[in-house]
Amino acid sequence: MRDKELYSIRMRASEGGAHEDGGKHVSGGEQLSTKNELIDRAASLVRRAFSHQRGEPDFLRLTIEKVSEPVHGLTPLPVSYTQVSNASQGRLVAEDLLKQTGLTEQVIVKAMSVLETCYGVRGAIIIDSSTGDRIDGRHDKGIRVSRLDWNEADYTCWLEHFQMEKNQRLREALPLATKVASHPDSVAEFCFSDDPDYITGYVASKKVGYHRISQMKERGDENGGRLFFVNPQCHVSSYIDYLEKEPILLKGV
Ligand code: WAQ
Ligand code: MG
Repeated sequence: MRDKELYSIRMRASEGGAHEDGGKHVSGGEQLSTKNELIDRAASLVRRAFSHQRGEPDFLRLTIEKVSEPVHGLTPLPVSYTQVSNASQGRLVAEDLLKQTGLTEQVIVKAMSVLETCYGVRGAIIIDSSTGDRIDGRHDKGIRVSRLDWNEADYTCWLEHFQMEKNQRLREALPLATKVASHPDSVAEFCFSDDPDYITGYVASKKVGYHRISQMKERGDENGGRLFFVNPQCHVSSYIDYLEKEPILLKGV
């Protein structure tokens, strides 16, 4: 069926030159689209980049590839939410959730200090869950989880079922967190946006689900990032291959 053919769309935009030439990461996006929606969705990613608060891009790369591999359906992680009154409370809630996934305080502290030195990396950072060390070797690139999205009709049903408001951030972060959590080597994920006006973050894992935390930083702060904690036995290059290449769609509740 031609309309079931999917295309991977990837966008990354930077200011002050291309990322590889030291430009500042402004915006990125990864989606799976039908051919019908391809042009509109690509245009909306370009629009996103050129109306972004992190800066005015002078470099944008748009990559469109037809997906020939089989697409796996995944059930979205359950979503929960903690309202906090400030960023330091948010950090404590995140730390507590990370401990529930089995990480020690020492590892969490180490990983958070790694993250602080990696603000500005355009992808995620892989952390050994037994040491807190960064193990991906991808420098400023990190790992961009790609080829992921919702089945459109299932997204609408999911919103209705849980009486959720539409939220583009959550729409994109939930497939990402679900894809990451469904790999057997993943232990936990921690994320908050690098966009200055988006302060909600989350911790995710098979065990704790997708747990949103209302405030992870001060409004106006351009720092943010993503950590993937993995088993020490993880074969990192196959793990990265899975995150970048395997097509997944979230399916209904
Ligand atoms: N793969 C891996 N890492 C990524 C990706 C990706 N596809 N997209 C973004 N990142 C990393 C990158 O280092 C960014 O600096 C960081 O994550 C934050 O990205 O429930 O908007 O797109 O309300 O700014 C989470 C809460 C919002 C959503 C996250 O992240 C909710 C967000 P942003
Ligand atoms: Mg961002």
